[in-house]
Amino acid sequence: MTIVPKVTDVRIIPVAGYDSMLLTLSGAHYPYFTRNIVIISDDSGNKGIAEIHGGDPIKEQLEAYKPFILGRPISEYRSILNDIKKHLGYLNKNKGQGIQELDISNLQYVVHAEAAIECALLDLYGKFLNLPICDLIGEGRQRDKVEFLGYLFYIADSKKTNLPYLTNDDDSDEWGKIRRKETLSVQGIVAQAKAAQKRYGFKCFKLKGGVLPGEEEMKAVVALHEEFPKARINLDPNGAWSLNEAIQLTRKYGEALTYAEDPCGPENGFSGREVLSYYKNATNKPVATNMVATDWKQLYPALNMKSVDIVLADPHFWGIEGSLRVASILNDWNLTWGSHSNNHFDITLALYAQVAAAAPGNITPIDTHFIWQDGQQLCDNALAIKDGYITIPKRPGLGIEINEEKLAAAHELYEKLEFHGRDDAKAMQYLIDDWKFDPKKPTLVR
Ligand code: GKR
Ligand code: MG
Repeated sequence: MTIVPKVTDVRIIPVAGYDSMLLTLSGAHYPYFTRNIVIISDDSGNKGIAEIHGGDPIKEQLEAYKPFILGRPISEYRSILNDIKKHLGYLNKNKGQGIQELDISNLQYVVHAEAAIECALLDLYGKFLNLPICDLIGEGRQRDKVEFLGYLFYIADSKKTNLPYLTNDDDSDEWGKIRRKETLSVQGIVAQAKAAQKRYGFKCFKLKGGVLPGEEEMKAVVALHEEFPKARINLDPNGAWSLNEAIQLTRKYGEALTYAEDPCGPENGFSGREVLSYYKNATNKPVATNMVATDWKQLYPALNMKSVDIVLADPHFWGIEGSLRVASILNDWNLTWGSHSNNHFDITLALYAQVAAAAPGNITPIDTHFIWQDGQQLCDNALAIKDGYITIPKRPGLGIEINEEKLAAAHELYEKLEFHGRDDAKAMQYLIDDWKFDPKKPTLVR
């Protein structure tokens, strides 16, 4: 008789990595980003790993889960998750606003920390059964390779700060160099896309907007479309535009735009879901979101009002099985599934690939910030994006193994930081005195 391994140890290791001075509606990314890594060991000697958003509240939540996991057979992973939910509930204490206005301090309420426990246990269970995670979850494997999009950002001049941003960390190719340099022009964005395409082979692109006046950002979309006429191109101003502006810009430049991601958000007493449905009526443009449908309660009105066509159901917001339940519903209703991302290491990249490989239907290429972090891998056998795709490895579980030395170095970096959360206003204030987040004003429009 085969004996199912039992959990012997649960470790929560906060880590940090380096980032570029990427601009969004929330401000500027700091030179560091933080994440929490979970490592669950079992008595067969396997380690199950997971990565989730950083910050002390999420770390504390993960620590509180330990008694529900220790000593349990790994095959009980569903009961373990149920027990955690029953006894501790979600970290989610938000009042329903979520990230409808990309107030980045609300991100901690949208992230469900127990998704990391689900991932680490599935990694162990996959190793026990000798199966990749995508064969175990949802409706099972739907594809052997997963398409990712090239996630482009405007970048501020980090030399205008005295913060320790990386500058010459990678001169192996154009992408390595360009990803650390100021980029605020249309030509700069096209050059960024070309460099990313050369290294990773992307066939689709997303430009993070909410930085310059909408007209400028749409000109960048038009230029991207001219350079890559076959690519699906998407712009995401995180709801910064008014409904009227979003409609005008789409009517003027919309041909270049395959779909719009959160082009407008809450205004004049209307919720983001209501405003997006007006936008769709006026433009007929497909809409993607990671802001107005981040949980089941929000999904119902969003689909009911036909506010969105593409739901970027990040497994860290919905849980792994939750995200795949969303994928099944969207597929049944001829809508589209995708995943949102924040800065992350290679463990999240592997998770996105496994979940997307199991998502039924015609899914949209997956978001990833990893190209901005590439070179800082924490694992051996890390998965790589080639020709725009990640091929699911034959190895079981996530298909990667933690490298303890690299993990220790990322933890050491974290320990040196005074601040563990995310505050994009801080770096921004080096560029504009007293800069404050305003959900309706692009970052550099002050
Ligand atoms: O990395 O700052 C960022 C992004 O703007 C992120 O916070 C968003 O949540 O990528 C996300 C998005 O698609 O809205
Ligand atoms: Mg978005």
